[in-house]
Amino acid sequence: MLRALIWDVDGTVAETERDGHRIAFNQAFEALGLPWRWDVAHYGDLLNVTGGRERLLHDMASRADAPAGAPEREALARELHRIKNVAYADLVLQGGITPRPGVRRVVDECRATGVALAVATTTSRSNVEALFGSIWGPDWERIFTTVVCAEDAPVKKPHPQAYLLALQRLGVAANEALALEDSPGGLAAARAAGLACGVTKSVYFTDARFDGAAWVREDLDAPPPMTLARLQDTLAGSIAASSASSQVTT
Ligand code: XBP
Ligand code: MG
Repeated sequence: MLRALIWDVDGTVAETERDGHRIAFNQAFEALGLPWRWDVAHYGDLLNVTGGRERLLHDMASRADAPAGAPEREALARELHRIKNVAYADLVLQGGITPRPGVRRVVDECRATGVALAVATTTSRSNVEALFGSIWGPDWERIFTTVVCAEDAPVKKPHPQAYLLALQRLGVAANEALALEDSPGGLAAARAAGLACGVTKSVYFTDARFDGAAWVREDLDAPPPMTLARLQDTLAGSIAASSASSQVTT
């Protein structure tokens, strides 16, 4: 039985990367007088690195005008990341980001039927607070039983730490929950935690491979809409498939 639905945030709940974080990173570069700008394509490459601070450090490694020493780079990355998260929250507050199709509906269906809602994200807590506050209002924390962010699970996806912690806090087993993701790294994290995972591909991952996903679709409203009954079927199907494969291998 499906007891919990665990959501990734960036790219899954909303298209936050291209239209949110990327723009906010560029505003942070500008605020500190740096000539660096991340265009849509370059940011797509950088998404292979999870975590905004880690992404900045990775990019600096190939920039001749970045500080030479590791401590200076670390300090600059921290300051840029801080400014970026403030800019991101402003952008979200201005109404610049809306939920992806079907997100509100599936959350409402879970609430109506007592399926717990949780978050497992590598993004900072302030970003979740800004985004979820704008989508579900100031009481959004009553809707989500647990919210695991970068501060709680510092080892970033594709490591399963965020999902394992979400399961532990929920008090449910991996075969009683489903994950929703948009990226290959997020899918890998969910699978490594033992979870079945459905994928709604975000703009940056339209051509990516999602081996091991329970299903892959454009969004939750794409026909046929991903209803709670279909999510229950997804879980039942994945449990049946894994017990069949364990019978074959044992
Ligand atoms: C996506 C990420 C994050 C965001 C930026 O996380 O990798 O780093 O791009 O957020 P997820 P921060 O899809 O797991 O939500 O700058 O706070 O890292
Ligand atoms: Mg994501």
